[in-house]
Amino acid sequence: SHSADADDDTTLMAPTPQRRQNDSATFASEILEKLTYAIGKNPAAARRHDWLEATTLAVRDRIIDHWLESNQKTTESGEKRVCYLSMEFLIGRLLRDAISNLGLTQSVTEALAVYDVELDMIELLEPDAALGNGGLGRLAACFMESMASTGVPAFGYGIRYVHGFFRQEVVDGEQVELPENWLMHGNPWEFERRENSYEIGFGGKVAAIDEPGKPPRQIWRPGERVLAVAYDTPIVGWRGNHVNTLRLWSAQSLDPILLDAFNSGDHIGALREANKAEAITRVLYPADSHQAGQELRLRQEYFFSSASLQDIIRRHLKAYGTLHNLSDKVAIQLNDTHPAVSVAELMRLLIDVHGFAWDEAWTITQATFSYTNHTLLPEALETWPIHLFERLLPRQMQIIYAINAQTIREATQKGLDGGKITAISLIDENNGRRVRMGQLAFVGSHAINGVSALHTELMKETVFHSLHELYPSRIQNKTNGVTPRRWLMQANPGLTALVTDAIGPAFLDNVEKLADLDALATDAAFREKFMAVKLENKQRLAKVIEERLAISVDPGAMFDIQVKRIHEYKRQFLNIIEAIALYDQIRSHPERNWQPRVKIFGGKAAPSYAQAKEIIHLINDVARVVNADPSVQNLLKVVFIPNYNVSLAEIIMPAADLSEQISTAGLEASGTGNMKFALNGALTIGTLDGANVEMLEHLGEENIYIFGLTAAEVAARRREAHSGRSIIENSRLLREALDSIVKGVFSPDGQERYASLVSNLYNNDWWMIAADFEAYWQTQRKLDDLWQDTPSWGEKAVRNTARMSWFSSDRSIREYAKDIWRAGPGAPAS
Ligand code: CBF
Repeated sequence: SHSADADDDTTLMAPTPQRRQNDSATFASEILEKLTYAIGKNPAAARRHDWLEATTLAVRDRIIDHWLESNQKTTESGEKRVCYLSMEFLIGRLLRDAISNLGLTQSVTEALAVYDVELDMIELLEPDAALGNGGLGRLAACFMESMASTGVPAFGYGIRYVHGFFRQEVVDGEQVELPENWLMHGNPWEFERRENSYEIGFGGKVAAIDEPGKPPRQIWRPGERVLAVAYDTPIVGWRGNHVNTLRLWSAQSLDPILLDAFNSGDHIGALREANKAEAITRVLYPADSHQAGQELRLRQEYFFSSASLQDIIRRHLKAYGTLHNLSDKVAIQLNDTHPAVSVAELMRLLIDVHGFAWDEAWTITQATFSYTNHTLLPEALETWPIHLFERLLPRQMQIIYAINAQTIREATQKGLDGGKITAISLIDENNGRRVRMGQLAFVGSHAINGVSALHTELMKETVFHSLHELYPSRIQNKTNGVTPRRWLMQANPGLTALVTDAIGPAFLDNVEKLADLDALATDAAFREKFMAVKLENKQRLAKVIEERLAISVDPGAMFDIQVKRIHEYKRQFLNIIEAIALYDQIRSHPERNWQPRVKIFGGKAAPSYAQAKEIIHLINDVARVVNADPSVQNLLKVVFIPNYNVSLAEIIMPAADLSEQISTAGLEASGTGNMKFALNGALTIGTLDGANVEMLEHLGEENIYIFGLTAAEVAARRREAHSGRSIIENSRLLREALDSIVKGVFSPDGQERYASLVSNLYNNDWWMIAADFEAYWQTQRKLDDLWQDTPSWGEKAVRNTARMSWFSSDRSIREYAKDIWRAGPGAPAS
């Protein structure tokens, strides 16, 4: 029989929870009770935040009922659990997600109406939990929701950052970063679990211990220790059938204050240790697809990896009394290389703490871990200077050397030569000796996956070429997905109602049923309703733009949107150059049949990424000039919406006519914004990159607008030392657009501002902006033509929604569960 630990014990000791009534009258009285007894106010004194908190607490009670049941069931059945280790979880708001997944929208709305409070209004007060940068963090959030919805028992493990992703303001056209403070009003979703705290060591020494009759062992005596304290948030799946736990770690000092120092008058020094410890979980590094590099980052990575592994081991030992069967009961997914140090840490815990011999420890480690790679960008592949690693984690460094020796031995035995051995090695000898975290994650895992078909193939050919040769069956593909609950049902209630009306509610439980919509794409009446919903969503976005930026945009114009992190490879620069060329053309040829467009941008640049910040500046400079020019008034507007985040995305995705997915081919691992847009009926203009390739297969080539160089062509041009000069000289459109930038048409106050951005295109064109410009321009003009043909546009829009169901994260999760984790419903009993 299985026993359970503290977090599960509560469930075993509790009687089976009673099912609460979900009618609006019950809710109304429960909300009042929370307001009175948890918050200490009566309705007359309650502010909007108090109503939000009271409602959250009432909804949370229902989740807890399901949560206890889910934990009890998993513990009793001994089912395998997935532990998803991720440095980032970009969850956004949770109230609407919870209410909608529990089917409580109507009851809660009516209950609040009793007190004259609108659910829609208080929902907006909930801060976004922005514990992530972009695609990788949002994927982790979609996966948590999908694991709960598909009944895969799971823990998400990450960091409880006090300050999440920074708040972006635009001042005089430039990005300004401000601290984000999501915990300001407390966090009613989380439960502090002091009983689940672990000591995490750093630094110090490794001692060899030789006890008579026992093999010699190494023991790590850290020089510094901090405490990792667990905070749990329940993640509820569709219809509340299963609830999983997101366990985030917070760092605390073992000695909250150095009393001796305090008593001798050193009041600041007395808190130094506490501040140093707490700094570990204070701020999210705002680097996306870019090495963060500093010591604090490595501390964060080790801190949450070690805490999570200690937690997993404690739970397992309590249930089974042995770690020999760990991999039968636990699958640990490494979300990118950020938790890759876990490979060395689990080896340390098994060998040094639990007395395992190396070989068995290695077998368990490999069978337990799997690793997802999210990028091929060299600047994002994590490596750490050996001296730093050795100083902070001396025992783990020894273990990494031993893993490396073993891997190289194996490679040599299999006949791999010098160059390949260098590529496989966990130690990079060329750049001042560094530990390569990608190699460590790879060799320590039984499965390695890329996040789209193209990305996975490129992984085999490039970064992991030699490791793939050594272990040819380890790499597999798992194309990303997005949760249709948040990205269709909650974000687009109008479309959800229309689809339910048209094909029935079955798609709510089985998103593949959306395919039934395909037959309605040629039904004029349905198409009109579909486009009427789109118009309402555009009106909603237009209102946000008016309120935030005082720019009025016409909801009847084509909404052409690019929202994502600002990065050179994502090519917002190409998009804004096209806008400039269009602006020139509209003014030079007013007689032509131009179609009205609103070009909308949003996204944050890493604070230290100068070029990305210049691109934001340029977009805002262009917007100022274009929007003030009466000669293009109704035909072109350019908008940069500041502080793009999950909540804004929920308004933006349903409002797009055209989705820009225009990365340099071979560089966007997958993309997930591309999926959210298309699911909501936007057409895509995109390159053959990431998951666009599979979208093309599922949508059919007539329903997606693909242009530009392929990944192979980009690689070939880079080998030939391509530059943009001759292309620019031969393209009047492009040349004139670039000239206008350089001459300061958009930056009269700073003529030199964009000189280097533009000269890079002439001299190098690394991101193939000049190379792809003409094809991009022509494809945009085809889309102008299509826009005039309303029935054809509408037909394609409907087909996009109908054919995107494969890109549900439920499908991704089922594939992971079956091929990698061997967990979840239908998994073989272990
Ligand atoms: O796989 C999820 C996403 O991850 C990234 O954001 C990343 O951080 N490496 C990639 O850039 C995206 O292509 C990918 O969709």
